[in-house]
This record gives sequence, C-alpha cells and structure tokens, in this order.
Amino acid sequence: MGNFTGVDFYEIDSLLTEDEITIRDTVRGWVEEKFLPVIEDAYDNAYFPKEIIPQVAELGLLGATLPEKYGCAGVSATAYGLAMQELERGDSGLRSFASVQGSLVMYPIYAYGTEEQRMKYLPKLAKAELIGCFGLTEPDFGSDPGGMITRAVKVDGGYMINGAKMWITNGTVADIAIVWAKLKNEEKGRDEIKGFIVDTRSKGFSAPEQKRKHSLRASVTSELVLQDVFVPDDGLLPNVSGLKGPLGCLTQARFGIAFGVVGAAMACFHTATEYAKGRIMFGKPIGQFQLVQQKLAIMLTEITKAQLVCIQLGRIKERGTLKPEQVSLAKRNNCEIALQTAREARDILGANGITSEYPVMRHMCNLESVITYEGTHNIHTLVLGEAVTGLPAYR
Ligand code: TGC
Ligand code: FAD
Repeated sequence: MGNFTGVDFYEIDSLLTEDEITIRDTVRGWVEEKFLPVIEDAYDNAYFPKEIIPQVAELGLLGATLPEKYGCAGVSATAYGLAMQELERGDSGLRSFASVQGSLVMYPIYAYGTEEQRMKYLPKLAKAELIGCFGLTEPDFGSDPGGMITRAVKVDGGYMINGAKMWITNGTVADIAIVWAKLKNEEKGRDEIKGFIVDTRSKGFSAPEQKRKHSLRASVTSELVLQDVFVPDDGLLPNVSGLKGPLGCLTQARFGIAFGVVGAAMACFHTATEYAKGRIMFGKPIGQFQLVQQKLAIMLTEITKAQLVCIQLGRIKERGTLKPEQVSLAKRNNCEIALQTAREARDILGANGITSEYPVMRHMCNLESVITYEGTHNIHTLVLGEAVTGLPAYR
C-alpha cells in the first residue's frame, strides 16, 4: 500500500492544483528536515523553538492567503490549509503559531483595519519582524466571550484599557496584541465590543507565561494583564463592532485547524502503521492481528473522510460562500477524529507509546487543547444544532 506519511488513499492529489501540491510538499519537506529534529527537545523542556520563526516566514506561511501588496503570499485557501496540515504534522504548537499570527492578528488588521494600519503592520507581521497575539478569552469568559469584562474608555487622543485575558497563545513573546474590549458607543448609549492593536511595550501591559502545561508544551501560552493601558486613536480597528469581529477571525483560524489536525492524525497513523509492521508479539507482527488491523482501518477511513471535508471546505471558501457553521462541522469532526486516532495509535505502540521516542503521545496531548480552543467540541455541536434547527441552545 506504499508510504502513508501523507495518506492519499482516495487519490486526493487529483483534487489539488499543481501549486497546491507543491506548497504542501515544500512545507512537508521543511517540517521533516528542520522542525522534527528540534521538536522533541522543545516539547520535553517546554519552550517554543523560536529559531524556526524566520524560516516559517520565509516559506510565506504567515497570513499566506492575504494579498501580495501587503507582503503576503496570496495563495489559495486550500493551499493554506494544506500548509497548516503539514505544520501540524510536525506539532500543533507550530501550526498554532502560524494560525495566531495569520488568522487572528493579520486577518483582523486586514479585514477591520484602515489602509494605514495594513501598511504599517502586515508586511512586518508577514516577515515575523513583529509577532502578534489575540486576546479574547478571559478567566471567567471562555466559551461565552460576549460576557467579557475588559473595558476601553475613550480619553484624549486614544483609549484607556483595563482587564485581563487568559490562555493567550504567543502572549509573552508578542510585540502587538489584538485585544477585544467593551467600549461605550455614546451615540447608541450601549457597550460594543471593539478590537484594539496594543503595543505590548505600553505602560501597564504585562503578559506572564502560563506554565505547567501537559499539552502544547512547545507553544507559549500567557495571561494578558492590562492596567490603564493607553492605546492611541490609530490603535482602534474601526471597521467592525460587536462579537462578530472576533468571531470572524475565529472562522479563519478554525478553517486552518480543520486542516491542521489531519496532519497530526496522519503522523500518528503513519507511526502506528510502521510500528505494527515491525513489532513482533506472539511470534508475528502485531499488525497481523485483526484487532490491530481494525484500529488502522478505522484511522485510515476517518483520516480520508476528514481530508475530503477539508478539500471541499477549501473550495467553498475560495468560491466566497463559506458559512461559519460549515467551518464548525470540519473543526468539530476533524479534531475529534484526530484525537481518537492519536489515542488509538498510542495504544498500538504499547509502553513505547508514552515516550518521546515517538511523536504520538505529544500529538495526543496537544490535541486535547486543540479540541478545546477555538470553540470547544460542545460549542461546535451547538453551532451545528442551531444551523439545523434555527434554535440557539448556548444559554
Ligand atoms: P451570537 O449572537 O451567535 O453571534 C454574535 C454575532 O457574531 C456573528 N457570528 C459570527 N461571525 C463570524 N464567524 C462566526 N463563527 C460567527 N458566529 C457568530 C453572529 O452572526 C452575530 O452577528 P450580528 O451581526 O448579529 O451581531 O453570539 P453568542 O454570544 O450567542 O455566541 C455564540 C458562540 C457560543 C457560538 C460564540 O460565542 C463562540 O464561538 N464561542 C466560542 C469562543 C471561542 O471559540 N473562543 C476562541 C478564543 S481564540 C482561541 O482559542 C485561539 S487558540 C489559537 C491557537 O493557538 O491556535
Ligand atoms: P469553558 O467555557 O469554561 O468550558 C468548560 C466546559 O464546559 C467545556 O467542555 C465546554 O464545552 C462546556 N460548555 C461551556 N458552555 C457550554 C454550553 N453552553 N453547553 C454545553 N457545554 C458547555 N483564547 C484566546 O482568546 N486567544 C488565544 O490565543 C488562545 N489560545 C489558547 C491556547 C491554549 C493552549 C488553550 C488551552 C486555550 C487557548 N485559548 C485562547 C482559550 C480557548 O479559546 C478557551 O479555552 C476555550 O474557548 C474554552 O473556554 P474555557 O477554557 O473557559 O472553557
């Protein structure tokens, strides 16, 4: 059946353009050559291997779908998704880094910012001369971000922001933070959620790293603390108001995650397959036992289905008709099957499965975060429930 490193059981390559295949294979080669040799040490010792950041930028993977005018690669949605697949075949923390920079920092500046803001920030973010983070979640408002407490108040020449964000990827290493806060709309007489570009060197801003994680250990996760942080007028993202601002960014990032986790699942499937062919127990390879073959057959089936969901999701996005609930279906399904694949692969590897000799337990632990962030499994279930019935069941 050949080499399953990439998994192409259903001739998925025939659904891709030459450019898309080239981009995917380039990223795959880079991950194998440059990233896999450093990831286990980074994971064991809980640091993000930041020396690879310029290489990720050089590959054009930061804000990859945004126009070339802003220093970005301008690739198709599907090509971008496949690149995320390959990054996450390396580690979810690597894909997280690219997701946050591209979908949660560059996208809101592109979609909701002024032309001046785009020109000021996007080329530098694309080159990783600036690193960004995205602050939506708060200690008491995770799945329900609309309840956020963080507040901006209009002052002379800008805004004063107070509040705290939690679980923020890249927070400690960021140069700018996209912070979502409530601001009173004086004309309408009510609060609105607005996005701000906050310089992390501002007085009153701090971003202590959150340690002791058992998941995404090779990724920086931080609190953001804002105490009377002044943001000048030109730090406001003027072109969006309300929760649809941050949720619009999440739709972009969830798209990348739907593809990304397929890469993590592929890595686990490939490892388990190779191991099952080589590991002799009761006088024959464990891959010859029916119970082991059943696990591999299920993994292959689920990965193949997830790939097809991704390709069609990419094509819908390229057509411009993508709905957030279509992304929810893919994020929900693919995270679930990836995590299930990782757990089953861990089982096939027996005791070896718990060591960093193999990437499986690392992927499994990472996927426990990925199934939680960007909308938990339950939340995406409810999004689909609402899409089907028209009846929201969140509260
Ligand atoms: P609801 O009333 O349904 O919606 C408010 C407004 O937003 C619009 N909308 C969306 N727009 C774009 N994309 C989406 N996915 C959207 N979902 C909703 C909606 O149409 C409405 O617009 P308008 O014009 O009528 O105002 O809001 P709700 O408060 O009832 O909440 C719905 C719910 C629960 C689905 C939403 O709050 C949600 O998705 N919660 C999950 C929160 C979440 O995913 N947080 C992620 C934080 S960032 C992160 O995890 C980064 S990890 C990064 C990494 O390391 O990779
Ligand atoms: P809660 O909302 O408290 O949920 C706890 C449980 O209750 C879950 O099982 C959930 O599904 C369930 N639940 C909640 N509401 C309902 C309901 N209505 N019906 C049924 N079940 C429900 N956030 C950012 O803003 N920026 C980031 O960069 C970022 N990076 C992250 C990185 C990591 C490693 C992690 C772990 C998280 C990150 N997050 C980030 C936060 C992430 O988005 C939240 O953790 C996530 O949205 C869930 O919120 P919570 O952890 O508060 O869980």
